[in-house]
Amino acid sequence: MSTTTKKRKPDLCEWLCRERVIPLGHRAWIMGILNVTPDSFSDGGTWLDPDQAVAHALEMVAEGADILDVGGESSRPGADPVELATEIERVIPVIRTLRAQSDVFISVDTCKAEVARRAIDAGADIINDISACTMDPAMLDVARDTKAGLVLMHMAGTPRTMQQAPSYDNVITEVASYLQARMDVCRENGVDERQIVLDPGIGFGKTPEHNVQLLAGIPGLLRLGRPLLIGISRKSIIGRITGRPVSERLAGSLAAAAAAIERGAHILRVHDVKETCDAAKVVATIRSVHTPGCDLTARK
Ligand code: 8Y4
Repeated sequence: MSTTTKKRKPDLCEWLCRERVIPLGHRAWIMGILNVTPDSFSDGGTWLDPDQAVAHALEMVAEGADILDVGGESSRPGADPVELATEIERVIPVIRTLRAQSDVFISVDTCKAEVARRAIDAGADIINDISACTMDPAMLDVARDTKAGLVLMHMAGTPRTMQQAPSYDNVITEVASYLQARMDVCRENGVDERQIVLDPGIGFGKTPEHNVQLLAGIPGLLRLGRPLLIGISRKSIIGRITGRPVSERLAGSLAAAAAAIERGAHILRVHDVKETCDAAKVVATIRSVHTPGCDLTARK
């Protein structure tokens, strides 16, 4: 009878993003947040000037970002939807300029198929649709036709209504069922399963307890068979736990990132790229080590 501690099998998974295939699971990938909105309430800064937005993007690339998530519509609870033309005006010039200067993976944070199609034309690789293709079903056609990566996120309701009265019998199984159903719709519409990444949508129609359960429940969500993206950076759950305002949530966000990676999350969507990359490297190093003969429960 062996007392060898089993090495945890990394949850290896390939992600198809247009012509590139990302081998996920060796280390966590870092997605830097680039808000191109006048109300980037969590950044302290706004990047409405395209040149400033691109400068901030390149800084995040230098800090180790694998992906940049460019968004022109605020997903803030209670926020109003943004006009199509406004969203296009905000994100497309930034994506085009960024693509000319870097081969970093670019994702477009949008629920509108037209924005996604134009973003991909301008050089984006990934669609980050927090509505999981429910707000604009034509998103499925864009994903199928372009073979872009597609992040499907769980949200209860819409950004306007989602925090009204979040209620679940079992938040983990209900989020998993929803994501499975959206994956099924994708498959029925010709989207390649290898394009899909799943996201439980921390803070989107959930109480603090639900958010903690979802983070603790990452291993259960991994049973859906696709990579997981977690967005928790500076969110109100971190404020709830630490009592800190949004400007003082770095340490809490790093602890949450480390815990999510340890539980098997593949991609983290963050504001603080440099710090999260360091945290991810430390967790990956510890995760990679065998500890044979160190099963203390089996000692004589
Ligand atoms: C402080 C900081 C307070 C941030 C609130 C927030 C996710 C996402 C957002 C996510 C994916 C946000 C666009 C909300 N969150 N996309 N987008 N996953 N895939 N709020 O968790 O960052 S915006």
